[in-house]
Amino acid sequence: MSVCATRSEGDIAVISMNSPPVNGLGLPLRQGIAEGLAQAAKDPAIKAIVLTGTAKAFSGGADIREFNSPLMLATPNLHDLIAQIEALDKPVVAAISGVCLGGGLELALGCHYRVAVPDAQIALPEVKLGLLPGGGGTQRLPRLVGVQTALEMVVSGDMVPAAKLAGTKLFDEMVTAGDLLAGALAFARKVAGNRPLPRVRDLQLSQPDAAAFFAAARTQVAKQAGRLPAPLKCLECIEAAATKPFDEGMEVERKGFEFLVNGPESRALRHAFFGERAAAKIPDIPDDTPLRKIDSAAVIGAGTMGGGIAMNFANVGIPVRILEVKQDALDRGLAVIRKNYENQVKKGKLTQEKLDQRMALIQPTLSYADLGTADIVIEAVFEDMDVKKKVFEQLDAVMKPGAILASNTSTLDLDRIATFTQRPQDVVGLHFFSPANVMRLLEVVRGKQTAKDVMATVMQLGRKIRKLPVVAGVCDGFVGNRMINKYSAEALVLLEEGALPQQVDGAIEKLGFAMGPFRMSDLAGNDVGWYIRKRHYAEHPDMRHSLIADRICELGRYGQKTGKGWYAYQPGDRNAHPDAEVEKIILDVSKELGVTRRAIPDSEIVERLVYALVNEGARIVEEGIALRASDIDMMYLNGYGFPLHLGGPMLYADMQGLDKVVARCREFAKNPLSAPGFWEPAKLLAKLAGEGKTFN
Ligand code: T1G
Repeated sequence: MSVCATRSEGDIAVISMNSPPVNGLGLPLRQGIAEGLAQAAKDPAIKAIVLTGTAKAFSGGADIREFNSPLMLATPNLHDLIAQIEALDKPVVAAISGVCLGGGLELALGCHYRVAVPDAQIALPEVKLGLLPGGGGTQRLPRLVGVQTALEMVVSGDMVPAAKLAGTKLFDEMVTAGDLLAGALAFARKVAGNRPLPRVRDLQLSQPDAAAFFAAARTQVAKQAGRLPAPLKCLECIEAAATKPFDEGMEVERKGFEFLVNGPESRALRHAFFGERAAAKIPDIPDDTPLRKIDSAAVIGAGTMGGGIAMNFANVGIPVRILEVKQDALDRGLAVIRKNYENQVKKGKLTQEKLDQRMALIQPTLSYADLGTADIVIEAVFEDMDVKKKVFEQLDAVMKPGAILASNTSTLDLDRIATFTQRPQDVVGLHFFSPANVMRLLEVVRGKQTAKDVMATVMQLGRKIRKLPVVAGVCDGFVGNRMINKYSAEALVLLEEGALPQQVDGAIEKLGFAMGPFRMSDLAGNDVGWYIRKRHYAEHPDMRHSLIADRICELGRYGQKTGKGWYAYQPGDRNAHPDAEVEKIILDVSKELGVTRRAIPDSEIVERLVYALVNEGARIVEEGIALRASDIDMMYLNGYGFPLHLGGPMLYADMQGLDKVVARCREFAKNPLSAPGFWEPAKLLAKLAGEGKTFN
């Protein structure tokens, strides 16, 4: 089927784009449009041209898959199409419905006229891919909607309903009722004789007091942009539109685009874009697997996790029962949930009415009998197998047939948990990340017997409650925590060798991590890690103990919640203050281990922490615990504060070069303090490095 068809409706040519899934402007579609325009141009019977897409998409923009390949600029490229339209002596009317994004909007801006339906979604979202609109959008959009609106749209990349822009020159007419094509044809007949044909590039644009306006805007944008260069480059282009002739502004845009599209940040953001979509695909579960109905939910445990999980359901209108064993725990849990919503109301992010609606959807109970009708239940009780056993035996007794029984466990064996029920096929892991109502990552743990429709259902449910669901297999720590355990273990070795917590945290935070391992541990609670270490010591008697970490915990230094951990904290102040008592413990342990402490460069700290993640991640992919390397990156970007501009640990390793990563692992393996095999390069890593390949 052709991706672009041209036909005549009387004396109007209609060029219809139809290149699933979103009319991405890949080369075949561009060729079809160019041919359609040429055909209409030379046909004397044709007086005007309508360019249209589908109800879902006028066009989702350039085909991102073509980037950094010859196809991206192969002629006719987007600039060629716009130049062809602007050179025509017949009006071209863009008829816009569905999404009209990026290069798709730029194509429409190159047309002489634009008509749209009110609920069409308009955006230049390139900044979200680490880019800027490279098809003239930064120069044409301000000429139609004004500098302020264009700046907001281009720097945020957010969608705006066409109705909101109806009053601007962007749309010559809104087709409010019924058939967009009929409206566009009528409009085309109306303007067919207009001359000279209006070209957006010819519109004059000025911004009063431009210097001061853009100086203020630049400060604002720089603050939000962090490590990402695209927002400021976008601003630079809008400023050029307001202060320079059109063609000079186009040159600023071209240079900015070229800089960004070849930069590491854009590669990372495009990796995140495709990685998020790839994560939704489970090779052995067809996309059209029938889903179980999820109209109501239940949560066991109203603690921090349980309360946050319950909020996710209420936030999307799903009634959710929340169970505790004691009334005061239940009351406390509900009070925390209400407080969270009240804080959002105070910040203007939620209305009082919505707060009341959501609280009404969260129904507290002390009785398991009240849960039986729920379509899914998620337990978020203490991370202890005996406790889980009791809970799942009770759930097995009360939940209706077909209900999904999920555990929020972060490390325990889900297959063992499934044996506490008569329905292992209905058991799945839904590992939320604290705070559960905020963190986007949802680690979906697939048990040996988890049914395919249960997996398909919870993956869809994850997206519905605005999470990013990523599949993990069953092993100790699944994917994310199994890797973070290696990262934390290496951080502790660095202390024994010569570093202090503030140096380790500082080094990795300079790379862009939200928090280094020690500040993170103080926040999460050092006793959590201690509990897991003690389980590991019991399971692996010959395992080397982390003496420093154990001593910190033996002193009750659990972190922020006890006012002391790896750092000291003042009441009401969450800032981490280095503590001489911790430094003494570290120096004492180094002495006991007979280690001559040495100064460790920040660059080595970063390599050892990140490559510890990468090496374990490679093992996880090798074992099939993760379906693909990009899934690991999506987990780390959305659940562990890995810097977005680096795209995740596996992409970071790709960008360093896997051969370099292997060489450094082999170097670190010589460290007598490292656990045996810790730095042995994973087979997959060594194989890819040897073949000159990458994870992604
Ligand atoms: N290029 C290639 N593939 C795309 C695509 C695109 N622009 N947009 C979507 N897809 C694929 C996506 O990977 C998925 O594939 C399928 O379509 C459905 O997407 C020169 C340089 C359009 C709002 O940034 O925001 O123009 O996984 O699952 O939820 O200035 O996709 O099924 O194989 O997201 O209905 C600018 C990005 C490009 C838009 C639809 N455009 N896309 O959402 O479906 S740069 C964008 C979206 C540019 C110019 C510059 C969304 C959507 P698969 P989906 P959806």
